[in-house]
Amino acid sequence: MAEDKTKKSIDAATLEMIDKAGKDHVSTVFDRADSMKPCPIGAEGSCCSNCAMGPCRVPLAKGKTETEDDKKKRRGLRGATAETIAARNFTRKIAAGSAAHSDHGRRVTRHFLETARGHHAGFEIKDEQKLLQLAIELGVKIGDRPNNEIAVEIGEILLNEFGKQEGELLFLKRAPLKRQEIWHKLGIAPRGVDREVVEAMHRTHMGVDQDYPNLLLQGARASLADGWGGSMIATDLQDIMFGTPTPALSTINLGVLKEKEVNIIIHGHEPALAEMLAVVSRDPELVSYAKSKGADGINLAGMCCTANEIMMRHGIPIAGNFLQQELAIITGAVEAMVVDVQCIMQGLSAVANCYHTKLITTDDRAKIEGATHMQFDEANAIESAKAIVKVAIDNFSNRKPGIFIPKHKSELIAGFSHETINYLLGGLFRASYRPLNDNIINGRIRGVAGVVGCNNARVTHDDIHVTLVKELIKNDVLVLLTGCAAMAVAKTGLMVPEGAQYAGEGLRSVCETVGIPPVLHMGSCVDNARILIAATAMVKDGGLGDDISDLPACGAAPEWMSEKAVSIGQYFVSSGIYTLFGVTWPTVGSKDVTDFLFKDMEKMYGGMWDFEPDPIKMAQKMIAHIDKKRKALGIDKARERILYDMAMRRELT
Ligand code: MSK
Repeated sequence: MAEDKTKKSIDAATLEMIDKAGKDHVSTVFDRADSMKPCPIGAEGSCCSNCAMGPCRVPLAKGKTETEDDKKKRRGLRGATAETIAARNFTRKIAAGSAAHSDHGRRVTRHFLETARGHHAGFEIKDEQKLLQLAIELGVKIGDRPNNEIAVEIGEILLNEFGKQEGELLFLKRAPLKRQEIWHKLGIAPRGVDREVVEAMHRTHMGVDQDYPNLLLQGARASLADGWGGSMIATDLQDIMFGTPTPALSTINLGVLKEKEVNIIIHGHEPALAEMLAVVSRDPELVSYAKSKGADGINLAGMCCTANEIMMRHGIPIAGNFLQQELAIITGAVEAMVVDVQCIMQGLSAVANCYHTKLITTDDRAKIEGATHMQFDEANAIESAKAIVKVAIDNFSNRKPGIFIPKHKSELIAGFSHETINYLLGGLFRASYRPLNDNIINGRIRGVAGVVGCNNARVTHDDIHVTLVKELIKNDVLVLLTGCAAMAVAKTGLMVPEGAQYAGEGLRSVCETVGIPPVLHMGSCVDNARILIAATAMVKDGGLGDDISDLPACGAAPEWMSEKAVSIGQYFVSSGIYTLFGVTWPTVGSKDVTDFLFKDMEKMYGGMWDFEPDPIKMAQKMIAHIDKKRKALGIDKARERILYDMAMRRELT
């Protein structure tokens, strides 16, 4: 039977490149997803490999309801129950995700500090206003001190947040007071970022914490250290150094590659190198060097979250999201794929070997066999970036026949930082979320959803994101997007003001008045901290309760795959947000643990987890939650009124 290609992706460019990969006999993640099925025991969280007496497998018996007796029998060699094993695995995922975001945050903070000290030439403080606001928040004296001096003090304070042993993270104070009280009552206000990650790893070690609710509390602590710590610090300092994003027009999808230019793709998560590549790729000397090699110019494009960072700040086009990384090389037109950390598939090396593409690693924390390593030196950033671009230019003449670049690309407007939303809604002198709150209260906007996270080759690429988001905006839910989810939606052309035509009447009217798309791109995966700040701003502007959990709001990662997504999901939940995952649920092996995450957490945090692989049903669950919150706030009647058109009113009377 002929293979149904459309099951692999809804994106035409992706499908064309999967075809080309087949013709070129190159294996991609899409092929490997067909040939290798996921381990069912690991997928349900019932495999423990934390000591050398295992791995112990304690799978849930399929097709029958588990009795208490059955449950007692499901134990590893050490006697660990299925509950302990599932909770340990879940907590370790959070710890790994929190560590990834926070180690990124630490690198950004060190770079910020060295820039302020004048040791990282080529970088500077771009957003003075945000710097001074942060100084006031952290109690750093401003007076007539130069910006760099203020920045040094800020950098030292924030670098200390990672290794802090006592007290609690400073940015927790940004949350609504009621939220802070909940964290204190439960004892989960994180201390230092590293301390919580280390403690999560310790507690999940063989023979330590064996009480699943207690393990999951540490998971919550480690996740909050990410959302309100490492990630939030990274976002703030990146904004100060590279500029707070404002709406930028750009293009997205593999069609942004150019046949006659030297194509360089920057892929990963660290923005410092990407920022410098954005500068040097326009350097007249390098452009004329590229011309001397027969190219028309240099074309820099992004992949994954680095793409989000440089697109928002420089309008640099995006070549694609997570599942498109191998496909970009398969065009045969990429001279260099430059990678740093996170979400870089090892398969890139084998794919690059089939073409002329140079795979260049740039971060000593992430090397790949078969790649060329060119360490990015922030102290010599311009030279480092120029050397990389030169390698790419020199590789142009090595192109092989059979280049094919799909034509598909879409326009998008991104750069909706918290500050930009504030300004767009309220204007320069009255910048606030008041108009958003008012439109939620009067029912034009039903609620707000944060849709975030990855692609996952176990489901149709981009499909779940796009179907979910279309259903949400059709029902007047304003959608905030980050990461690969944002790119999936942008490729469908929804991320321009004209996208409002797909929104419900209420949301459309607001988008048309303000001139914004119905789906707002807020940045990369570390920028999910912006969603926490936006939610807090909505609470503080009044009329929608006194905590994040009161808001008619929810979150989803419909195509998640990375441990970072689990950390993000947990910090959303621990911040009071109902959060759904698609694809697969990692604790299915323990009903007690799953019930704790899906039900008990609501009583503790006001937010809880849920799982729904079907995007329409996921949207319905999210809308039902939003309506539940509207009712609790007493604004459900306003919502009903707005839905009644004249014909319906006449009918009523
Ligand atoms: S890149 S973590 S696949 S969003 Fe941030 Fe995309 Fe998920 Fe990586």
